[in-house]
Formats: sequence, structure tokens, C-alpha cells
Amino acid sequence: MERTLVLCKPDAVQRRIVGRIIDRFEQKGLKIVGLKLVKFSQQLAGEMYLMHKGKDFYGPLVEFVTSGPLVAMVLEGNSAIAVARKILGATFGPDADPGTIRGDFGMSKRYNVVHGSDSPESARREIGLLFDNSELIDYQIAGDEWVYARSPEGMI
Ligand code: IDP
Ligand code: MG
Repeated sequence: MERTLVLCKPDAVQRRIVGRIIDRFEQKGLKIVGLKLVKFSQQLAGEMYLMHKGKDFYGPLVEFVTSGPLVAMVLEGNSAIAVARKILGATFGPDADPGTIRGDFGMSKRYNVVHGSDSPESARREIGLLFDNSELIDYQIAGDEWVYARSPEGMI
């Protein structure tokens, strides 16, 4: 099983669509193993987006993600990183397909509602920035018996 970091960005919190966003991941079969409301400091925003430092959108991006609280969650499941990215959709609402979160909830090229880790390395790094190990909970979820099939290779 893989873990990924998903953020409901400040626009999602302000627009009161956090519940509907979380619903998309739950309905797909991803399991919430960590969840909290956080306010990004300038420093945390800088660490989250260090790969974008120097790009023209970096300043506005940091301003956006520090402008209000976000909801951060860690989701677990088979191929959780790729599955969550598909659920997010393309980076900006106008380009994102209907049926994706960004496709259904966004029109902006700056306010794009959600974030999702893009690789196992970023997932590990981003989860570590936002969650202590003690805030991530290992548990069995009854419904998983029907979300996955039991096989000799594990739950598939
Ligand atoms: P992603 O969120 O789809 O992974 P990235 O390329 O990693 O997209 O960019 C991180 C964030 O930076 C985006 O979610 C968006 O908020 C912002 N961003 C990326 N490219 C641009 C741009 O060209 N203009 C303004 N903001 C951008
Ligand atoms: Mg990214």
C-alpha cells in the first residue's frame, strides 16, 4: 500500500467544498490515515514548493497557500499517488476534465483547489513536512474487504 499527501488549498476551505473533496477520495476507496487543518507559514510553503523556487509563479503561489488555512490529509491505497493525481485532474481548472476535482470545482489558473504528491519521493517528503508519525494512524477499514480482492499477492 502506498501513501500520498493531498491538500485542500485555501480556496477550497473558503469555498466550503472540503467535505465534497474528501468525499471523492473516500468514494474511490482510498483510506484516510491522517487529517488536519493547517496554516502554512512562509517557511513551510517554501519547503513544500522548493522545486518551484525561481519560477515566475513562485511568489503568487506562496502568497496563495499562506493566505488561509488548508486541510491536509494522507491517503493510503494501492497506487495511491497516481490514483489521487487522476482524481485531482490537470493543474488548472480550465484544462481539467469534468469528473476531476479541478475540472468540476475550478476556473482559475491560480486558485486550483487541491494539491497531490507527484512521486513516491515527494509523497514521503511532503508527508514528513506536515505530519508527525504519531499523527498517522494504521487501522483496518472493514470496507476494504470489498474495495480490494484478496489474492496470493495480497489485496489487489
Ligand atoms: P500540480 O499542483 O498539478 O502538481 P505543479 O506544476 O507542481 O502542479 O505546480 C504547483 C502549483 O503551482 C500548482 O498547483 C499551482 O498552484 C501553481 N502553478 C503551477 N504552474 C503555474 C503557473 O504557470 N502559473 C501560476 N501558478 C502555477
Ligand atoms: Mg506538483
